[in-house]
Amino acid sequence: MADNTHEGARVAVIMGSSSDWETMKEACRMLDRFAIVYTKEVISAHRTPGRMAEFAHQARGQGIGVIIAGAGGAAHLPGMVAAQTTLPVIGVPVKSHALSGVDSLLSIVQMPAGIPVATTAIGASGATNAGLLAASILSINDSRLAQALDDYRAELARSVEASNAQLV
Ligand code: RP5
Repeated sequence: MADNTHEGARVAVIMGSSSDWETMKEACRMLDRFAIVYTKEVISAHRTPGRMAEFAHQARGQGIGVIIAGAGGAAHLPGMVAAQTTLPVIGVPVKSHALSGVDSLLSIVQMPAGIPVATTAIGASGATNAGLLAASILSINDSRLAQALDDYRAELARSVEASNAQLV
């Protein structure tokens, strides 16, 4: 899973366990679609806290602009990374076995004032939207990305219009 060496990476996708990859690959799929270079790595707030701190402190200096952090259960990774960097952090609640991801969602979303984490929906939709939100943030200073996001929205609208033909 460690793939943290990409030259020119603008987004870092991290997750608490390799078991989160099935969900988090949807964020990577979106980043690939928009040709955004990214790194991906398993970093656990609980099992590898030292690596988490090192990553958070180094990310901005390494050229990363947005961090996407997915975790499940007692999902401390997004918040603890956000506590150690001023880069935007997008938290993705991974669906857990015991509580269907409600635990993950509440762990990520209920941040104390002062340390923001942008929290998405639980699961694959949230991971997809995390990739899109990262693209939106980067599009502030990137006209190619802004155009690509416009094109994506137009494509979504066309797919909804096309779905009308199925209402027979
Ligand atoms: C969290 O614990 C991870 O983000 C994962 O969602 C959950 C379970 O991890 P594993 O026991 O599958 O490694 O830290």
